[in-house]
Amino acid sequence: MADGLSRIEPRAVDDPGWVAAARAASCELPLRLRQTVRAYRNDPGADGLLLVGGLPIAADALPPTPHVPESAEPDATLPAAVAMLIGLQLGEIVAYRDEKRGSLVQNVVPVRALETSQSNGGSVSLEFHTENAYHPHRPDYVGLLCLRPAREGVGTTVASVRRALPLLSDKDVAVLREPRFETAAPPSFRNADRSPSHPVLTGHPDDPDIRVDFHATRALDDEGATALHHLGAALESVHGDPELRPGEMVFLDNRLVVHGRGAFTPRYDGTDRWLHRVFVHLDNRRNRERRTGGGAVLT
Ligand SMILES: O=C(O)CCC(=O)C(=O)O
Ligand SMILES: [Fe+2]
Repeated sequence: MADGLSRIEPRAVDDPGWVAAARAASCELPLRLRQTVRAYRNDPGADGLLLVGGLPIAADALPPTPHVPESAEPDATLPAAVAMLIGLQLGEIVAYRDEKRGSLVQNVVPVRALETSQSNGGSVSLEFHTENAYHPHRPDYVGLLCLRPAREGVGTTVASVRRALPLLSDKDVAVLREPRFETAAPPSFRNADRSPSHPVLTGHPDDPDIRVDFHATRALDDEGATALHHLGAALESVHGDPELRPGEMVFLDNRLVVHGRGAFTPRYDGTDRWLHRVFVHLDNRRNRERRTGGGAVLT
């Protein structure tokens, strides 16, 4: 299926006609995969993750890992088609105009100029964050497909608020539920500001959503700072690191799961770690005010 899709003209991931073909094709994914994706959408589980393995990425035919800034995959390659097919079965694939020029399939690769940055192009340890925590329309899910693993076996780290919540005091939870925090835009965004003040935890007290970036979110007062510190420790103590092998794709529920990455040492010689990333929204109407022309790219 992915091979057939990758041959559909104009073989361009960001072309609306090609995306429509990918959306239609995603309805013909194997039944067991569609059932699993559907069940995950209904309830993402305590860890908030869906791991799909054994995906065709033609590992032997992969070009060298790119290492340029703003790296994305514009061509309908086999791995790009795979990421789109599964992402489009989960929901709508979207991107952000100010990040990687709004490309739908993005490369998570180390970039020399970004080495020490808190961004997907960095190789220092990346702190736990909700993806695009500052943005009013954060992705509902983030999908990461592994094309080439890091030599050191370093990986994405994840921690779910469903696991961390029981470790927090009532006092901390109460503070985290108040709009006593603000979040700056990540460095991968070119023109963005900080958010209006917001709570870190929202929704049902027993099963809240989380919105935080431990690099970019700051508390507006001391109590908030203490609660944020305790939340960070709780998340740290429940974290996991799904070490992705080539052909494995993880989806994380961005309402429940924060993610980060361990430090690694890139060589910039074409053999470095390489993931494809897609962002998924569940509702194409809710974010319409931010999608110019009704396309897939949000301002
Ligand atoms: O490098 C990773 O595993 C994750 C980087 C990241 O936070 C992202 O791509 O959103
Ligand atoms: Fe991220």
